[in-house]
Amino acid sequence: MIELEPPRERAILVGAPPKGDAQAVTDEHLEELGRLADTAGAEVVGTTQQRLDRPNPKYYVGEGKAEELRDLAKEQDASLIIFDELLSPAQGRNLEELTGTRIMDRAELILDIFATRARTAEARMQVELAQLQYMLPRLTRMWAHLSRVRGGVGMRGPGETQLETDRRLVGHRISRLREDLGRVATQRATQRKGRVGELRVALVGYTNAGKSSILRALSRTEVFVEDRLFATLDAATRAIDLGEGLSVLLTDTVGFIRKLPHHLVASFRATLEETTEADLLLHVIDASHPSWEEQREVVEDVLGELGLQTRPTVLVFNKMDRLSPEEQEGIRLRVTPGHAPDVLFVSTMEEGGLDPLRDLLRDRVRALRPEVRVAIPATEGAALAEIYRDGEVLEREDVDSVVRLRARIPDATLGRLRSRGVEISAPG
Ligand SMILES: Nc1nc2c(ncn2[C@@H]2O[C@H](COP(=O)(O)OP(=O)(O)OP(=O)(O)O)[C@@H](O)[C@H]2O)c(=O)[nH]1
Ligand SMILES: [Mg+2]
Repeated sequence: MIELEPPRERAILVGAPPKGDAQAVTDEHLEELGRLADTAGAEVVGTTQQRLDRPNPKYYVGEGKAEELRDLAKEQDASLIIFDELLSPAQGRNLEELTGTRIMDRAELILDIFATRARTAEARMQVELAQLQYMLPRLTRMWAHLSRVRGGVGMRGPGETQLETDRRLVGHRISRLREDLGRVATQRATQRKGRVGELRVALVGYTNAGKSSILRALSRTEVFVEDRLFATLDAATRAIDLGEGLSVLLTDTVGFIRKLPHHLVASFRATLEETTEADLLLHVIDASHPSWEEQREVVEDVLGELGLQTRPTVLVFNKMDRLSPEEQEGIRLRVTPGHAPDVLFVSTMEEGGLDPLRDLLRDRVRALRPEVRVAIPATEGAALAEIYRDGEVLEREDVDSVVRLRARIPDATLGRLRSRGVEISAPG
């Protein structure tokens, strides 16, 4: 039997960048919008740009450009026009009226992708919340769109009352989702144990930088990786064995992107909680991407929104295999000064390409749980138990009812042991 693919929406992309932006940059932004449209299941049938320093309040672009868009949509039989810029509710409504075509902006497109790809119940709730918040000020337009779809010529839009009812319903649903999400987050916080002194590390970065590939390579487990934007929507945590009895908990998170809708960042705060509780962030950067510098700034901005700007962070330049030796040298020279030792150059595609990252993680774990020698009277059962629970015993010798240990013990535990009068000395 022949499986018929559902017809793809035919979309026109519109960019309205500031006059000062370089052409290469604005082209790259539209290309990224095209990848987003593709992920959402639309086919790009036309692209257009207008440079603007100040958006036009009515149509965002100028009136002439808006009319041009209407004609282009007709000519290309497009069912969708997607703006790279965030449109106000009024601009979206005016553009739909003028062009007779459904208008979306980047934020709505991203929300749409998240809605179709979210898998866990929590991710679905978070996306729904963000979508409703986006929709609320735009209900009139959405209604106008619906009544047009229903097709009655001259059919009146919904009366004020209907609109008011809908606003109220959406408002109720939003509060309900907020409550439910709060509950899920609390549950997760209590489930999340993690041992004292275990280093918690989170991968953050621009979408498609290679975060999941790094988690997959380090954990040697199956992790979903795809050459698509937003391959990962749910946080996943794995224990990583670094050898020599050292390990970390590594969390993979949803990627960030330029102009990530504000609501979405807010609703994903709970999922990103694993990140907000991490001791160390690995900011993964696609070194082979022409706009990696801009992507890095975008990620730093989102981290700022999440209140993470001062969290210890290591810059991990990934995909180094895609650069020529000269380009590799160039990037090292440019980035290392000022960032050493918190910058690494890696590849998930090359044998040993992640060794620098493993080494760094091992060093950080060691620093968190320094190796010490301890002598405890065998009668101090509680102190011994504490060491076995929080630390890692490397050697043990029982002589004359004194237990001598060589162990790696977290600082916090060491403090408690000292105050109980346990004798602690440096190894050697
Ligand atoms: N050449 C090369 N490709 C890589 C490397 N690491 C990852 N990739 C590719 O980059 C693409 C994206 O990788 P992912 O690991 O899914 O990226 P991600 O950061 O998790 O992306 P999102 O989940 O969408 O945020 C995939 O096609 C990977 O195979 C690398 O070191 N070198
Ligand atoms: Mg991923």
